[in-house]
Amino acid sequence: MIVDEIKISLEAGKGGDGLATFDHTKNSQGPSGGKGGRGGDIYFKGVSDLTILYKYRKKDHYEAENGSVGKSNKATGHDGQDLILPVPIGSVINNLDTGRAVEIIEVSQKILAASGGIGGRGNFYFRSPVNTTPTKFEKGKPGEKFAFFIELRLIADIGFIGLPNVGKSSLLNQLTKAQAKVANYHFTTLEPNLGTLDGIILADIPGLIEGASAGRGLGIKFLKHIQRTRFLFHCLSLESTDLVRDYRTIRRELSAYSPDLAKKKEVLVFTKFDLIKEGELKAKLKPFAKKRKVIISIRDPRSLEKLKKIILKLPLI
Ligand SMILES: Nc1nc2c(ncn2[C@@H]2O[C@H](COP(=O)(O)OP(=O)(O)OP(=O)(O)O)[C@@H](O)[C@H]2O)c(=O)[nH]1
Ligand SMILES: [Mg+2]
Repeated sequence: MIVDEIKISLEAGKGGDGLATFDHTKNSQGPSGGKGGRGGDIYFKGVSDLTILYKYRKKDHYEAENGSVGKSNKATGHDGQDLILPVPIGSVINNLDTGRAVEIIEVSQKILAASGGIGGRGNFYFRSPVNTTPTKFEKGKPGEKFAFFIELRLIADIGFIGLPNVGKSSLLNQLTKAQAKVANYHFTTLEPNLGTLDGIILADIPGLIEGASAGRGLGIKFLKHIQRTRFLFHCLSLESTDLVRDYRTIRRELSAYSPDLAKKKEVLVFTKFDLIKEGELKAKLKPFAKKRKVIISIRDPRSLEKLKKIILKLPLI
């Protein structure tokens, strides 16, 4: 299930209190309480898993770890651990308290959501010629607290669709930093994956099959999300012995699901050309003479460069 809006509240870690203590050893006498550790920060981090917001549906408050209290011997307490919250790329993060909004556009992009509080000073820091035995120490500062509204702006600019096993995930991995699972069987991909190419969001959609529009296979829930992409890159494996049938199967499902979906601009991506003999290509492509298309193999970097160029030239705005 894809959740595309959430509201959560965050509280960064509180700084640890300073310590008030005295050394009574032969070598060291006097105040020796150290500073408290820093409270943990909270970050949002971009990931390629489009469904990750689902994780937040049950819990809507998150806290980072507090810093620990200062130690004797002037030692500083441990810093609280940072908390990193994954969100899908394409998420717009709205801070409801400050009114600021930031978009996460890259996998691994990290933004600071709430800063941890600094630790308080221990009594060692309050010693002076007039007070050699201070008992004073500071409390740690509280961490920042904010409420956030996070929404997925649009699922993707481009959706890679097609029958199972045609190489959609492989393609996403080649074009972007995504690390979608790839394997030589049907329905390797169970949930859409996202990646970005120069800020353009690409989505690898699980394989569609005949009957998808009526709920067969992983079907219908992904057709809904394809509806939110601007271009369809329809992937067809050149290994197939009946490309026209493959093509029509997917087109039928798109039309059956929604006429709008069927009207979307489409680019045909013929995959795995390394697996066929050179002479076969012409005959295989003949029925698609009038269609906008590109022929690729993940084993041929030049073909991938060509595909990248096509993507970067699409009128996406
Ligand atoms: N020889 C060759 N194999 C490829 C190419 N592209 C993908 N493959 C292989 O085809 C198989 C399927 O690739 P995936 O990327 O998992 O296919 P998919 O379309 O995402 O499959 P589903 O997630 O099941 O719909 C894997 O074994 C890939 O290594 C290619 O250009 N050439
Ligand atoms: Mg896949």
